[in-house]
Amino acid sequence: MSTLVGMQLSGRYRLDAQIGAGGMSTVYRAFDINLERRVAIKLLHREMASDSDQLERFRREARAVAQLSHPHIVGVIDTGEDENRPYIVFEYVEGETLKDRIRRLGRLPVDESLAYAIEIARALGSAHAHDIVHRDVKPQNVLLDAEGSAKVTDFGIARSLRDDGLTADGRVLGTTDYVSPEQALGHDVDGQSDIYSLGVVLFEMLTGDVPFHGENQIAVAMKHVREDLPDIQALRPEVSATTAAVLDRMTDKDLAHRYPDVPALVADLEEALAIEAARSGTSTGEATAVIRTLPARTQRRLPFRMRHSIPLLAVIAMVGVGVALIAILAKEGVERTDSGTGPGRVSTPTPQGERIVSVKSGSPRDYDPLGDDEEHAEERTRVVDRDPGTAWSTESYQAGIQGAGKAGVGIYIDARPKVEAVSLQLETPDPGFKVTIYAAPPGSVPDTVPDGWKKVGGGTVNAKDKTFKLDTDGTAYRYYLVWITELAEGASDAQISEIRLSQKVPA
Ligand code: 3AM
Repeated sequence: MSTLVGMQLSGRYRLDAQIGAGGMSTVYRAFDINLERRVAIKLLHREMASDSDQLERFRREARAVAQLSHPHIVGVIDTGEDENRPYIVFEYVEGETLKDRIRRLGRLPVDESLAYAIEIARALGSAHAHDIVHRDVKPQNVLLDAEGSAKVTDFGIARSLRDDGLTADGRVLGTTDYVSPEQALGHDVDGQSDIYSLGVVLFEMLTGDVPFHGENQIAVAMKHVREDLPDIQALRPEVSATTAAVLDRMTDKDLAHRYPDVPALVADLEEALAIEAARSGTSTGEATAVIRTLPARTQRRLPFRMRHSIPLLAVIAMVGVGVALIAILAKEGVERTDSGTGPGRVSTPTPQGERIVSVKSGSPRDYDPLGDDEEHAEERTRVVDRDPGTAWSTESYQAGIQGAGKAGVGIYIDARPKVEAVSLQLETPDPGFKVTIYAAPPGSVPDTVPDGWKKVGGGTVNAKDKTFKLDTDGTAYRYYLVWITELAEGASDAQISEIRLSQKVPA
């Protein structure tokens, strides 16, 4: 491809450097000789130019974006063909992508994260108003210009809602890190799917990492279908409850609970930004610019000093394009969890109609009320790290737990605020021990067993992955305790590598 550098397209655009390459096209920094300015050119690969589907997709991108004129969308300037190879000329954005920025900084300030989310949402709102769904919203597709303002690009698989003739072909077109559950399942998607993906982008800005990891893209997509995002406040404690609630609503798997459209989302993001800025008393980076664009009603939340001393700008944009994962998931993947297929891994299928309760990574607590109060506290988070290769273990009891004069020892999970769990899945490398499962309501953790606890299940852990049905009698509890009453024969401790609670999927 680099051999094309120095070439002139249609006698007008000189290709100066290759700046990106994808499966179907290459992006060049180029110079428009007529207007004497820098542009970005996306040139379709020669092989693709003879493939009518790819050609149509490429032209569709140009047509879609050409309809949009928005400060936070990378604009199309021109299109053309040179020796049968079509190209699109875009405005040149000098700067880095949002993905690069997250990688560079680890995670972004909370107010700046919200500011970018607002800018991107405004761009998506403009696209949706033209019946264009981006379908691949991800930080790689958000360019940050010299002022720090976000611009959404790559409407490559964007589809007009009216474009019924063109359906996704089931190929995985890109990463599934940001895919909405309905898109992963191959359902028709609308603007709400972009809202979900933007929620994942916001999560990544706030935490520095995407919410789900898996062995491959399908495993990650399945998690988007089946698992709640990790608790944002556990990962980034300074995030306000308002921001956490907005993020929850952006990423709700249930379309009836997710934001119905971008204007509703933008209003809440703006409110959240004002609250975060008022809490910290300052604003950073792009947040300073976006705060100036907030409606007067929202600005009133800010301290006087912040309302009146800030330069103006705005931001946003981004859009992505989707993935069509489709049937693979629908067929077999959906009812399985991130079934570790690697060596030594065990996996517990989540019972049908249930989904895993997301708990904070710091929520497990070892529990030894009848002893020294400690049972390998340093290992306790391992039971929720989704890695069956790491385990928490009890202390060593050569003569068994009862032999140490105790009725039991255990570990409990804090499912804050509360949940009506229907099953508890336990994974262990060494089965054979006996457990009783207790639950307790919100409030302080009972300081002994069984007082204050309600027995909801239990039995012998007779397999490396064991699911216990729970009987909570319709009550939502906050704490779920795995109380180990008897070690396996010949064992001096008990090990638990994973504990997962499941709740019913709402009908
Ligand atoms: O691969 P990196 O992150 O260095 O920034 C975009 C990305 O760079 C750049 O091309 C790469 C693949 O998308 N890019 C895309 N559109 C651009 C534009 N309009 C652009 N750079 C400047 N202006």
